[in-house]
Amino acid sequence: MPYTPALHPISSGTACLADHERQARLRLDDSAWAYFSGGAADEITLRANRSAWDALVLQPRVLRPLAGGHTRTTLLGRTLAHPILLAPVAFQCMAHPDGERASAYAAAALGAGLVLSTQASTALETVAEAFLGDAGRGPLWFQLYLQHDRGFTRTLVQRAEAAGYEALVLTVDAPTSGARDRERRADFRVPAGISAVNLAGLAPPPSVPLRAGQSALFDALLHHAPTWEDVQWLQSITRLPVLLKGVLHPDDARQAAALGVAGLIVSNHGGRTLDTAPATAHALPRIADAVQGALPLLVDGGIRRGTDVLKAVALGASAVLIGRPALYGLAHAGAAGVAHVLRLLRDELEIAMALTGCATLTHATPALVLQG
Ligand code: FNR
Ligand code: LAC
Repeated sequence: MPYTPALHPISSGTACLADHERQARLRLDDSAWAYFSGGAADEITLRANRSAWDALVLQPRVLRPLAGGHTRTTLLGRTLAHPILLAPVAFQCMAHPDGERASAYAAAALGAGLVLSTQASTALETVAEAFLGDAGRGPLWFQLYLQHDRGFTRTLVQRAEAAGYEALVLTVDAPTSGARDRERRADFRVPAGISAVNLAGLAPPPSVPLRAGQSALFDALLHHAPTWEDVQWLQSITRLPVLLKGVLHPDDARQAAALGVAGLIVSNHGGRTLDTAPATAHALPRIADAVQGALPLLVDGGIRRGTDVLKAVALGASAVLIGRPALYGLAHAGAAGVAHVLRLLRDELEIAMALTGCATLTHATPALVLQG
């Protein structure tokens, strides 16, 4: 059945993404809030993601021709209306009953790309259906967590291909979760009725009896953690382009490029995995320098303003992803909230371009950004 989103009003006075965050806080319980908004350990990377974008100074140019300017960009052979995608975020039905379907509907309507999480709480086929019908839509990608059962993983990839997903995003920065203190303090559990439905039927990993002195992490869980060989395996079983998400080191970026990876998402998982990992605004220019345009770069983490998007493009990103802001829009007002978040960010990007003298994103080069 075609999806028609319930219409929820956006609270008056909502002018920017931070306003959506405040509205979301009023609607989410403490446990969901800890999961969605929290980061790992002392949340140093979570805060650094924001402060690093803030610390970059835009150096405007004046009196440049701006008529006919636009936010269009190209990515993996496609023209996008603007360079903003929704990042993969798990369990969106916890934020709003319409969950991932509402995000997909809003993203498609606003010309944004969508990356669906392996741990989505909605069937990947249902999300594709809500997204693919819109002619103005952006790209539809599937984020993959490699499962311990490689046969199950292969079937999941085949389902994504059959449903119309156009690329796979292999997340490589989370062989295990970070130390999620905030979640533990709030005793966070995924509520009954919400689950990673696309993983239904996956048998639990075979239990490895641990001997005295062995580690539950290194001697059990991490036996299934992906390696560079698995990247090649994934490339060999799919016709879709494979991107890696969670790369922060220039040498890893070079290695990925050498393997023919289709693109990289410079990310620290929104500060949720390794605390004290570099802010993405700092990692991005180093990676851009290392790969020299050999493959497209995307970036996420702390993007909250159109000026952040422009800075990311200036430092070498073809596009950006937003995680929590879309989730907050969803919690605030369902599909209308996500659409509003995307609209605000795109409008702010246009304003930032106009005020820096960039008629198009090709004018956004490293010279636009000063280290503050
Ligand atoms: C995530 N992220 C994530 N990444 C991924 O590859 N697979 C996933 O299932 C999830 N799930 C997830 C849940 C929640 C609640 C959050 C906040 C994040 C990370 C996400 O894709 C992205 O990298 C960050 O959210 C970007 O940072 P901002 O925009 O939230 O600051
Ligand atoms: C998270 C996992 C699902 O960040 O990636 O919560």
